[in-house]
Amino acid sequence: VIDLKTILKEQIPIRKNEIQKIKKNYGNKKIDEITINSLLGGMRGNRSMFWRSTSLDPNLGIKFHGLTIEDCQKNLPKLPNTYGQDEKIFLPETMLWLLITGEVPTVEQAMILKVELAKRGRKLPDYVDKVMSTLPKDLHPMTQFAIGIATLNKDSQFRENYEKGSIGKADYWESTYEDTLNLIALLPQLAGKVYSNSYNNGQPLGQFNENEDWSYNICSLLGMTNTSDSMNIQNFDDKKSQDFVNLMRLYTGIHVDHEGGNVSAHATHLVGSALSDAYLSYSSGIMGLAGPLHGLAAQEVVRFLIAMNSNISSPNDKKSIKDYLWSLLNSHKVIPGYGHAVLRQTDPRWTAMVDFAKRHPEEFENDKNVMLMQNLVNIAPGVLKEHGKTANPYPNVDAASGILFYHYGVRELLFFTVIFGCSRALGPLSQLVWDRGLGLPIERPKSLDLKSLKEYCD
Ligand code: FAM
Repeated sequence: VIDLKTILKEQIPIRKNEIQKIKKNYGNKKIDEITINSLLGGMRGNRSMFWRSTSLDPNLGIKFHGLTIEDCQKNLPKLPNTYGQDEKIFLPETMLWLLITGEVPTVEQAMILKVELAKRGRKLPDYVDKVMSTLPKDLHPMTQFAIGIATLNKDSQFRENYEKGSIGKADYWESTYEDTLNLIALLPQLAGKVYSNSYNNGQPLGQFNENEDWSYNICSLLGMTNTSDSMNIQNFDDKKSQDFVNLMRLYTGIHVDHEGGNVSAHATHLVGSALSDAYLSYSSGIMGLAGPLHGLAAQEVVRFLIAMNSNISSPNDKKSIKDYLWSLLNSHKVIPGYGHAVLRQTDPRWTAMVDFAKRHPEEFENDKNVMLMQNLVNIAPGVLKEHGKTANPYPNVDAASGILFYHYGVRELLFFTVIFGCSRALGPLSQLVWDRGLGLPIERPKSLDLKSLKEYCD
C-alpha cells in the first residue's frame, strides 16, 4: 500500500483492539505512584499519559517508534530530484510518515506524501491572509502564528462534520487526519506570512513552489533561497542556499516531537481531548511553545554567546570562558543551553546540529559565535559539575540550533520559535489523529485543594 490514509485505515482497528484488550485485562495494574512532590512539582516523572510514537530515553535521547536520530538519518529514505539534497539529512515528510504509521516509508510512499503536502499547502486561504494582514507588525511572531493557525479552523472538516452530526465516533479520525495534513501543509505559508508581516511591512519575500519539499518552501517564503521563488534577501550563492535549506530540513526533521509531556505536545493533546479540532488544538500548543521555559531557549543561547564573545578576547580563550561562566553562576544565572529535565547526557539533537557545522567547516570557520558554541562543550560541563547543582551538565538542543540560523542571517531572534513551531506540529498532530482513532477520552485529572492536600500531611 502506498497511501498514508489507507494504511491508517488498516492500522486503526488493529491498534484499537489491542488497546481495548490491554484495558480489559490489565486496567487496574499500577504503573506509578503520585507523591506530594509530583503534585507540587509539575508532575515530573509521573507516568500518566499515553503517547504513541516517541519516547525520551534519559541517555539516548528521543526515539521515534524506537529509532534514534542517528537511526532515522540512516534509514529514512532520500527522495529523488530533491533540491540540493544532503545524504545525511532526511525530509520531515519522511518523519511524518514514520510518526503516523510506525514504519519507515519506501521512497515511493514518501514521494507521494511529499507531493500531497505540497498540493495541500499551495495557497493560504484568503480569509487567513486578511486576518493576519490586519495584525500589528510588532505583535509577537508566535501570537501571529497562533492566530493564523486558529483562524484556519473555519475550514476544519472535523468541526464541520461534527456540527452537522454527519459522523460518528469511529469516523472522527478521518476528518482529523484531513485537518492535520492541511494544517501541516500550510505551515510554511503561515511562517512566511508572519515573517513578512513582522520584518518586511507585510510584503511577501518569496512564493510557494509546489514541486519542492516542505522545508524548502519554509526557506523560500522567508526570502532565503537563491532560486526564482525567492527574493534571496541574504544574497546566497548556490551552495549557501542549498546548505540553508538542508539546515532547515535537519532542524525541522528532529524537532517534531519529544514525547508527550512537554508543554506544546501536552497542550495540543489536552485541548484536543475536548474534541477541539486540529487547528484549535495546535494553536494551543503554539501558545505553550512561546513560553521562555520551553521554545524560547534557543534565542537566549544566541544572546548569551554574543554577549560572552564581546566580553572575552577570543572564543578559544578557555580561561576567560571559564571565568565568564562562573560569573554567571555566581550571580545566580543559568548557563543557557545546558541541562535538561529528563535527559542525562548530551542531547543527540545537539550532536546532529553540531555535526552539520562540522561538515561545513569552510562556512563556519570564521564565525566566532559558532566557534564559541563548539568550544563551550569542552568547558561548560566541567564548570557545571563543579558548581554541583545541575542534574545534567551537558548541552541540550538549544545550545546549537539558534546560532546556526543566526549565522545564515535569521537575526530576528523572536522568529526562531516560529520555525520550531512548524516542526513541532508533526508529532502532536500525529498523536491527535491516533487519539481520535483509538477513541481516547477527554483528559480530566483530579485536582486537590489545600485542605485535602493537608489531610495527606498528618
Ligand atoms: N545552569 C545553571 N544552573 C542550572 C542549569 C544551568 N544550565 N541547569 C540546571 N541548573 C540548576 C537549576 O536551576 C536548579 O537549581 P536550584 O536547585 O537552585 O533551583 C538545579 O540546577 C537543579 O536543576 P535540574 O534538576 O538539573 O534541572 P531542571 O529539571 O529543574 O531544569 C532546565 C531543566 C532545562 C530548565 C535547566 O537545566 C535550565 O534552566 N537550563 C538552562 C536553560 C535551557 O537551556 N533551557 C532549554 C531547555 C530545552 F531543553 C528545552 O526544553 N527547549
